[in-house]
Amino acid sequence: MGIAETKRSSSTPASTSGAAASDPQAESGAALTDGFHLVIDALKVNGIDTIFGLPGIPITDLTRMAQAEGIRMISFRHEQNAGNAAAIAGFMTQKPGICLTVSAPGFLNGLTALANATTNCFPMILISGSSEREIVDLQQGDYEEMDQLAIAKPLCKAAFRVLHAEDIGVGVARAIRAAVSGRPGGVYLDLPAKLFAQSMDAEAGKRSLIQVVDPAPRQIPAADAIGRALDLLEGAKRPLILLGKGAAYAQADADIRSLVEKTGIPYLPMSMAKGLLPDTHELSAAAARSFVLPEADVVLLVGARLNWLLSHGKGKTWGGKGHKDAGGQKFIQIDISPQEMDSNVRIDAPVVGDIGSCVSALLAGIGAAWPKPPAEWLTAVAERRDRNIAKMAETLAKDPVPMNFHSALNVVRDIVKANPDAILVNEGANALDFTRSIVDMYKPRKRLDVGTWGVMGIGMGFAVAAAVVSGEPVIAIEGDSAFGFSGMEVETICRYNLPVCVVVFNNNGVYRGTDVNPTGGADLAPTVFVKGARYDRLIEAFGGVGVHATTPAELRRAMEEAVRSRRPTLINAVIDETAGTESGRITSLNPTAGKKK
Ligand SMILES: Cc1ncc(C[n+]2csc(CCOP(=O)(O)OP(=O)(O)O)c2C)c(N)n1
Ligand SMILES: [Mg+2]
Repeated sequence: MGIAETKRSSSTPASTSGAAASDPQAESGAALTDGFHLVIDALKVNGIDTIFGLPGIPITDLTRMAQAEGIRMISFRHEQNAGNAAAIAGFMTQKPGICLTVSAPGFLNGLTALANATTNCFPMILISGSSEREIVDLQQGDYEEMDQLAIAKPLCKAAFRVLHAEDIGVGVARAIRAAVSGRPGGVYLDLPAKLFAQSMDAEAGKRSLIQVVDPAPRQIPAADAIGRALDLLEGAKRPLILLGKGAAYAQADADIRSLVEKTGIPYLPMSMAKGLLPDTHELSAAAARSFVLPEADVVLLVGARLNWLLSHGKGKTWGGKGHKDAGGQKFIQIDISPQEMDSNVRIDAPVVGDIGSCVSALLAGIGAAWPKPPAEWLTAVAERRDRNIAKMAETLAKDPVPMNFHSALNVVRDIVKANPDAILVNEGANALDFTRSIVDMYKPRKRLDVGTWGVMGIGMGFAVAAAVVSGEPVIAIEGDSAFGFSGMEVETICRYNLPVCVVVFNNNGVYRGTDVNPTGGADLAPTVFVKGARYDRLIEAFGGVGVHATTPAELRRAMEEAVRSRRPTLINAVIDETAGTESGRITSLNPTAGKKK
């Protein structure tokens, strides 16, 4: 519905409370619009069709009116989950995901997700209502008083406030551009309560809206940068391609696959780049990671940053002598941000541009005569990989009692293989690390997880958004601790009847369930939860399907049924409480006490 028609929508029952109750046209006699409708129309004109949020003062009517105007309004139980949903919707679609919250506490609840989105380069816009500017600025104690703009600023890519209805179009346009252009990230848009009730001439309002043209312009890499990269790559004896989630975000799937296949270079996918090429691809070196990183002589990074997840490109992981020593590799890095280069080690061939343009420019320089890497290298990688895969197959074939991470994930692996379009959401420590290494992905952007921060709490927000955005079944593999951060959203999953199958890997706690309180006191150890908890009963409270699974066979049956029926399902998968390790795969990051216990 356009601006000209807003007078009709402002008289619908959905918009008859609070500030929106007055009919602007009745008051002035001219066709008017107001802040509420301008926000909605500014989003709609830019193709925003979904809002993830939580109602309350001053945005309750905005949620109602958005729904009335055809935007899908997905209401959550906590803003952090709505924020995570918006962020991952942005990752999946390249359109900014919108999270809508109330002022101060609601805003703060959404802020963690906004910061996480920025860290992960997911485009999202947190729109929060805010209190009376005049009172906030004089700190006179308004309802939910807080200088939200100032607080948001250091945690996101850009932050804007709109004070006048005629500026809503510009505000929304700026937020969209900031979120998706260049390196994507989180944007905060502050909308004070007074703005929503402001009215203005409907025609002028319509003219004030901006349909953003080319919101994420291509950034073409320079020819000399491409030449430098190709020279390095061609001369490599032991080349390696590293695919990051930036590569997955770029939606340049066919070209990225061609790059790997035409050069014949082994590749390693970062967690959320799994499936960009099927994990079963003959050039995948995923199962030989600890061999290829120190051995490679030239590494091409595609949308992957040399942060902690890649040991900062140096140290023992890369064949360096000490933890600060470089391994001697030469790096080619494709990234949209020039500032990413040399952030940890020297980048010998920076290629700055959008990933699609960079990869296609590289491909243009890779002809039929391109030399494949030396057979010696390819054989060494393949041997190492096949040996590790065979070792893993032995472990997966075991059927221990109680069920452990491996025997449970052997089931998940089969279910994902049989349903390659399903989206896998994953968080936890052991529940995360084992899933990442055991469950193969077959298609791009099907694995959504804790990302750069290793943050707990993304689970149900990601699951809701994945189902809403894609319409595909979602499988969420959750540590029991991880699940607790967003578990109440099982109500949301049931309310919208989403095809989400949550599997809680219940090992009675954080990492494992075996710690004891050294004092002998009644309190459990800090990492331990109620033993034998029945998470499956949570979803039953809202009409979903709960299953208690203690064997791989029970888990398989329940997951197959969940995917087939598309009914909201929560499976409490009982995992050996002794099976996990502290912090999963990142034990080494725990500080060691100087004073021994
Ligand atoms: C927001 C946040 N709080 C705390 C942590 C620390 N942390 C890392 S993993 C984890 C939970 C691990 O337990 P669980 O999810 O049950 O996985 P398990 O290893 O038991 O399979 C926690 C609390 C975090 N990463 N993020
Ligand atoms: Mg656990």
